[in-house]
Amino acid sequence: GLSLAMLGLFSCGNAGKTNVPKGKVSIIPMPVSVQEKADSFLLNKRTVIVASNEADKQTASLFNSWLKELAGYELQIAAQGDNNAIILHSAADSANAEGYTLDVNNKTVTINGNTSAGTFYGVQTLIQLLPVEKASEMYIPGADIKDQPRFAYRGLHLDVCRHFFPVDFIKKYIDLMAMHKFNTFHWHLTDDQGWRIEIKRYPRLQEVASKRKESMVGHYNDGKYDGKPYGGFYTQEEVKEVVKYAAEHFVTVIPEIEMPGHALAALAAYPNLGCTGGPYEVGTRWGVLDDVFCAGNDSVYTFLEGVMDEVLPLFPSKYIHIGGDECPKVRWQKCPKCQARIKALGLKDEHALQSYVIQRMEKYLNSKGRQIIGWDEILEGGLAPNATVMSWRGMEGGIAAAKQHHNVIMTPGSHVYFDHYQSKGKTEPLAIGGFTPVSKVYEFEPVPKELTAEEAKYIKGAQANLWSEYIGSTGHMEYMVYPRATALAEVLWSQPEKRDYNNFLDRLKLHVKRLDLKKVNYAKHVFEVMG
Ligand code: TNX
Repeated sequence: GLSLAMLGLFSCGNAGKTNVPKGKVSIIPMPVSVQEKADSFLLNKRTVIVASNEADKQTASLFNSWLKELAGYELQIAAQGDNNAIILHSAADSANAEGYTLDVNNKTVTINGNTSAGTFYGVQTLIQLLPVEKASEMYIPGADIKDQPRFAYRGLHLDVCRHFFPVDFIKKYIDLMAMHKFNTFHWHLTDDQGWRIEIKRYPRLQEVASKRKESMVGHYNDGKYDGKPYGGFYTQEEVKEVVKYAAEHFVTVIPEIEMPGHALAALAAYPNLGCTGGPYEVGTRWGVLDDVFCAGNDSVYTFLEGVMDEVLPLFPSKYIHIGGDECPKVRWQKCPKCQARIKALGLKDEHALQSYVIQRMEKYLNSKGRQIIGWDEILEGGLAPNATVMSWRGMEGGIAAAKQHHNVIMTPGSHVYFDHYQSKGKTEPLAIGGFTPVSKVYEFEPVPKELTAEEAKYIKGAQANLWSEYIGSTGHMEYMVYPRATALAEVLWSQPEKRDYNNFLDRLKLHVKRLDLKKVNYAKHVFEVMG
């Protein structure tokens, strides 16, 4: 029959265009419940967005930037309206802050967020109810949606040390994360091959540690170098810009400052921080390197605290990632200062010394009101009392931590290392190894069966890691991330009983057109192997 929306269409003088497609409800990640209705809302130039608080107005303007691409215009943001209106309303229900309801009928689109975060996610869902073809007006299919995330921590990581990625790309990365309802960006800022965050009191981190003389090309074992100097770092102003941008997209940025391993770039700048005193050079090969921060030297702690004193004001996140992975102990074994410290503290061995480093830094960060996250090696030699464990060598570290009642983020290499190959195609660009196709990501279950219901509560969520040894350009990075991150988004947000791979693939076919609108270089050929 003739709907009110169609009457609306006639009334705005566009009687010629009656065959605007109604559109189909195809949302990723799948909401908790979706009820389709017969009616639909016609969005046109005269539609207004009703928003009353600052966060919702900001969200409204993000909706407008999507619409600008799609329809060529933006909607007016108004204080009220109950006809031809998209109404945003945010409550203050912090118990389930990211939940929302979305109702589309002939007169209005209403999003009720439990908080502004929920409203933001409701708007992300609304964007997915819009058509993907450019049009000046469009029907939004009638629907009644209730939604909330399964996990509180939904993360993507990015290694900007092995290869550097510019601020514009980081913003696009965050944009795409938000579109998939990810809420945490783990920014891996320091490593052997480069220190990438400006620390004003240590200028040699910029002058020396941010640059390397050449990079490896080809495979890990080939030992071929390109002979070209390589470098880059983010100024503190740029970091602030990224953190602000992320906050507008309800993404928390967690910085990672690696210790005591993966520290060669810092040692090249300040050789007194290593056990041998150097000289050191910023790393040019990948892997696990022997020279690490000297755990017996007090100036190391002064340095790390000094770094944190500049890092903390830049990042309002509750969590700071302190690394803790892959720290060889060979230097400490031969270092008189490290051995003296082991003796003085009555420690068992070098693993206990590593644990001492982490616990000492935890105390410092706790005293500033922050919590630490570390890779699962921080379990060795005893977990720092309040630490969250990021389980990367499989799920075992996470299981052990949950059993000790510590929070856990699951990032197992088996399912969420997006530096791995994603298809067996012959044209696949060189990758570190592994095989993690979209289907495998989609099968990932972050909560191990081994845990009791009580222990399972410590699994706060999961994250995909993007180590960039073999990923040297922005286009290549997008290719590695999407559509695998799209699959992970559903794992993290949607209820497990809603998971259906074939149904996901159906929705993905439409979803990639949204990625096209965002000019994302996702891996297209994986469709051929996905079936
Ligand atoms: C291990 S995962 C690392 C990284 C490498 C990665 C390559 C982790 C905590 N450490 O330093 O980039 O393997 O996949």
